Amino acid sequence: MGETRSRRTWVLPAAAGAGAAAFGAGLGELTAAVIAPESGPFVVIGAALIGLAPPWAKDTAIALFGTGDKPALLIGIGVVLLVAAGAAGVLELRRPPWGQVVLGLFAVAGAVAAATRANAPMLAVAPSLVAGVTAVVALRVLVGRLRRLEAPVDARASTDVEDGDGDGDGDGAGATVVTASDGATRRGFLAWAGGAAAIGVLAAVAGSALRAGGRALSAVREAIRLPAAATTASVPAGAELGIDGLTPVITPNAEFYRIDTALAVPLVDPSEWRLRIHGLVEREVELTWDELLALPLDESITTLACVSNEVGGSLIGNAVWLGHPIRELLARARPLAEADMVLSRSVDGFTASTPLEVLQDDRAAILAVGMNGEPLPIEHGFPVRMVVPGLYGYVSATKWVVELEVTRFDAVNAYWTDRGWSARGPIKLSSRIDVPRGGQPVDAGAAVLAGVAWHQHVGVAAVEVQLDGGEWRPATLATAISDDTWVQWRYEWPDASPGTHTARVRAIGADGEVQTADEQGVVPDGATGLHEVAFDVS
Ligand SMILES: Nc1nc2c(c(=O)[nH]1)N[C@H]1C(S)=C(S)[C@@H](COP(=O)(O)O)O[C@H]1N2
Ligand SMILES: [Mo]
Repeated sequence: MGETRSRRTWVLPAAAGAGAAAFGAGLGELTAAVIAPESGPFVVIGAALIGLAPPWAKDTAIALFGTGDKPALLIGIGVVLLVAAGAAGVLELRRPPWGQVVLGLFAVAGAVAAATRANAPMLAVAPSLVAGVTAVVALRVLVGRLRRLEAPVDARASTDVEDGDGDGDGDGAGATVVTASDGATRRGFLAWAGGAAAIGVLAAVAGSALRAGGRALSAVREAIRLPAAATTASVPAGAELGIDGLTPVITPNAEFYRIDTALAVPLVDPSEWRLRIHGLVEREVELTWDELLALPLDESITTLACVSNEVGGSLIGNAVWLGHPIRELLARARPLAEADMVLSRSVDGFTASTPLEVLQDDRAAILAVGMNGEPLPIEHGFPVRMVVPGLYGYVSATKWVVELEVTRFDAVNAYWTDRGWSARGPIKLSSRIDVPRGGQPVDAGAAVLAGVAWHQHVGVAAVEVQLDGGEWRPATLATAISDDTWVQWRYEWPDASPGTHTARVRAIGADGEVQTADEQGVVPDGATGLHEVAFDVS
């Protein structure tokens, strides 16, 4: 019986620790696959270890495992984690909360490794944090169960002191009371720990399936050669002022803001993509990817903005889009006279309500397939999205679009309309100071202020700058690409004097509208107010 008793003292808590760690690690890997593919806890810790390892260790690993050195490293990390987690389980039972601390430290190591990688996205720490929190919770639950299970044994252990063998560890007479029902509870507990581990493994498997799907679609996307544009668009000379720190007039895809409700980026294979135009139409229209690519595709440059962009915020970007006019497709479907809205629907259920007339006038409202010379990036709506000049994204820029329902504003609400936002969302006249950034030190003497201004589909006539609450003075506008894009501006301040200063900017629309100083929040239809920065001149 002695052997049984001592096995029992570490096997169950070790199983609790290992089960909890597998549970957390699996959920962490799944989280990574969904929201931060480069930041899986195992991979980031492995990468950090590779970075930290001395050259001889790397050489030894390569000599031992060859090209299998990386899988070997990941397996090694897994083994170390399991052993440490087993120890953490024992520790948690005897010296709480030290077991939780051990598991927590692994998660912190993962988070630090993820966050300190080059170009780490903001969400990089999330997978490790999810892993840590869920592992700790699982450990507490499992060890809690174990404690209730062990309670009678502890009671016996106290009688063990008088059991005559003198070692007081309960392996004497008292422990011989291991009954069938103890065996059953023991098996029951192991089922709990095993169940936690199994959930972890399933989550990791699901995560890797998701990643494989993403990789396969990336390969499909990279193999696509988009047809040449029937009409091209170009950036006129003089649109780019080339000032250090000023947002470039075309936003590179990798820096384009991303906003959507998709937890996992929808993966839509172009060969399976269909667009259905239906509702209040004389004739339903269906379109495949090949049919869309066979239509004339036009380039257009349009500045997309999010209604959630605060004054001075960065949820705005400008790109060269390639696509086919929605107007043409609607003409085929022939909307009925009573229709006044198109509800576009994404494959993931997101919907946007766009006024029908906006999709029928002469603006470049398109079904876009290209962005800055590439197929749409997957997170920006691959294979097909809408782009509509003049309207905030939430009422126009449906990504992964698969359906256009011609309908009425009084018949149906779009996704955000049901959540307190306005059914219609024209982009508001606004402007931003990029140079200097708030708090950025500025040299005394001749200084340059610069930024961007926009009033999509109306145009910007002028930009004015106000220093320290003084007169509004005209800035110089760069050449605008078109009324549908933002325009850069610059303001020269010949004699910036030492001290703290503030600058404000306002734009004046081509329609005479002056950007208001009245502050309004982003809900329900976009923020208003003036962007102001404070900076020190020395
Ligand atoms: N399918 C889908 N499309 C969507 C959204 C969404 O949540 N789901 N968000 C919209 C919003 S609010 C904005 S601002 C733009 C952002 O487009 P981007 O991520 O390419 O910058 O996409 C729009 N299209
Ligand atoms: Mo948005």
